Amino acid sequence: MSGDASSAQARGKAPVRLLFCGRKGSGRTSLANALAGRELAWSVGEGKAPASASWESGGLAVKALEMPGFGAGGEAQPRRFDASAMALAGADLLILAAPAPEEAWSLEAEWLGAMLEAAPDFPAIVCATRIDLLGSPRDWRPETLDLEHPASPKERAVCAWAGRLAEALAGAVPQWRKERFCLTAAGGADPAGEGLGAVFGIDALRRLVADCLPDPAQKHAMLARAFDRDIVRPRAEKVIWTAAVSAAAASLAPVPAVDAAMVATVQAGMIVAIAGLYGCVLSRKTALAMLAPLAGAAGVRIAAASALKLLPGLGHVASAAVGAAVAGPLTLAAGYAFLDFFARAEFNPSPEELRRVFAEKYREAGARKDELLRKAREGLKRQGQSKA
Ligand SMILES: Nc1nc2c(ncn2[C@@H]2O[C@H](COP(=O)(O)OP(=O)(O)OP(=O)(O)O)[C@@H](O)[C@H]2O)c(=O)[nH]1
Ligand SMILES: [Mg+2]
Repeated sequence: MSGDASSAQARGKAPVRLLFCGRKGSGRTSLANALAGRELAWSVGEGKAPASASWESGGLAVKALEMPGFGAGGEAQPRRFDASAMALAGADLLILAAPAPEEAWSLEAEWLGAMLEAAPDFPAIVCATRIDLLGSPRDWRPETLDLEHPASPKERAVCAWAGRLAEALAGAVPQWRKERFCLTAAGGADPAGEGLGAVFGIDALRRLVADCLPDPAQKHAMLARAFDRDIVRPRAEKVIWTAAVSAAAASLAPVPAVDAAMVATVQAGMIVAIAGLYGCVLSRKTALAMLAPLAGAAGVRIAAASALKLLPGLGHVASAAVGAAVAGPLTLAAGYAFLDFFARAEFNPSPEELRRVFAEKYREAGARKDELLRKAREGLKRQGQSKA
């Protein structure tokens, strides 16, 4: 009964999102599985999206996100960093896995440095993984391992290696707080030959995660500082303008009724894209439903303009101008209204709030009407020329 209650509670809350990063094979999947206490069912990430898996722990919903591993190949590292930095917007905490017995940490340092340069206050834990491999791998008795008072050769090997790792990263990445460091083993083969080897450090990692999690307001302020102005907002504005110009262009098309549907499609795509920039995956169907509260005022005017196109002769000319003049600013206003909410990590605004902000934005967007029409006409002309 209490299990059901805690599950219900967990389902009702947004999950805590842990972003696991590290070089390929660094032990990220094993670490998340160990935190969950079982083999998780992972969904594959599409494109730049991370793979993910969810579980519940004591009534808390947790979601692990695993970024593609960096490492050998040297392929487009800066773009990878960029994609990872964007992924921070969809995460609450970053866990960088640094695997033993590696001794060269320039990749980890470069990567952690790039992330914390983008978001200096973002909580980042460095988790040294696979420590069972240090010293003699066969000599692995995690239950008696005492890293506070290293005495055995194994304990001394682990502490010496971990000390070098922490020094190297702290030296290279001043934004990283050195106490956010832990030592784990999570996926070694069982010396007895079956299943997973005995884990180490997972409870300590859990405590560290709990200590480092920022409260939502703090996280939001931090991300807003880190990303909104510099990275995400300009991209979102570009998405909005592209959509607004396409919507205006669709309304200039001579086919009645088709344009209103196209405008809705363009707007739904725009909302999906803006939400994605802020780390929220929305389906087009959800986006269309989110647009519904805005359909009243301005949408009616589009439909009326569409109907005018049925009139022969002058009808089309008049309605095209009206339709495009409305569709462009309408889309611009919808985009900026959703941007306001999404930038505050509010992905489910109430219809009343949405209408209020939208009305404000629509007044502002009216001033950009001519600019939108000009861009739409230029775009159509370019299309015509390239087809010709
Ligand atoms: N000995 C030992 N092996 C480990 C440990 N953690 C992971 N491994 C092994 O290291 C390999 C990679 O582990 P994963 O957890 O898949 O690492 P990953 O970073 O998710 O790897 P990719 O997603 O494939 O890049 C696997 O063979 C694991 O069994 C550990 O703590 N000790
Ligand atoms: Mg993996």
